[in-house]
Amino acid sequence: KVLSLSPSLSPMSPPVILTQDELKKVAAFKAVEFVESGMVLGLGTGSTAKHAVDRIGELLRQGKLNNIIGIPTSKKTQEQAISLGIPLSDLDSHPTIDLAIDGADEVDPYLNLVKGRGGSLLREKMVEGACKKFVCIVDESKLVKYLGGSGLALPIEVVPFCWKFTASKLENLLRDSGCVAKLRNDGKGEPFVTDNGNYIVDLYLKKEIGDLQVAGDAILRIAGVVEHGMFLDMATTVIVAGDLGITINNK
Ligand code: ABF
Repeated sequence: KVLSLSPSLSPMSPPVILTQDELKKVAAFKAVEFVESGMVLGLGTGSTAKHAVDRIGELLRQGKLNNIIGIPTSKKTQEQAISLGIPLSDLDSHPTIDLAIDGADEVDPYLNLVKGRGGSLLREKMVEGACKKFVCIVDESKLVKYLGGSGLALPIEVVPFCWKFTASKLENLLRDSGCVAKLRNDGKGEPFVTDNGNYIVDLYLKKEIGDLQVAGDAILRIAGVVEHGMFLDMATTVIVAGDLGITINNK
């Protein structure tokens, strides 16, 4: 990857080669520039958000940030934040969050997101739905023309009880998009279990879903569905790190 971040680079300077993980880090560090002392912060999950949480921990340690309260979006992020000494709380005690920083699996041109391939979509949606500002951080590989357009999964969190029944309801609801539903496994032959004790059914779509809001509402009306991974009109800013530098896209 070639990233031209610094305007001070002369045309003769060698290009800066960044890996995908380094691009994620660039986006994460940029997002942390929005963090101010005294904020209640939603702490995202995934390999991109991990860089942001690390950076927040570093700034706290250096005394450059003070009085931060973190609200983690998964048990994994909770453990990371504790190891970094970031003070934590929850939505019960802090129902309004100043700023959340989190990654995504897909970003469409309207800043709608697919999330949940990391399995933490329910807590992410609860936390990010309670934010005044939600900064989403991605490398440019996450950009799609439409949600589902990467050909990868649209995750749905479901209760384990009769998950096949719920999966068939989902396939039937989205049949016009050629939907195929698969239970996510944990890589060891068992179902993947979320932090909330639920399963994930991954939907694979052959065609674009028409009205995302209508589809999302219909998915939530299926008994057995806990939450879906479409984050519609939730991101207030999306920071994209790519070959040509960083772009900051505001709603
Ligand atoms: C979380 O992590 C999720 O919502 C999304 O599924 C995933 C993105 O992962 P990564 O940052 O590792 O690409 O933000």
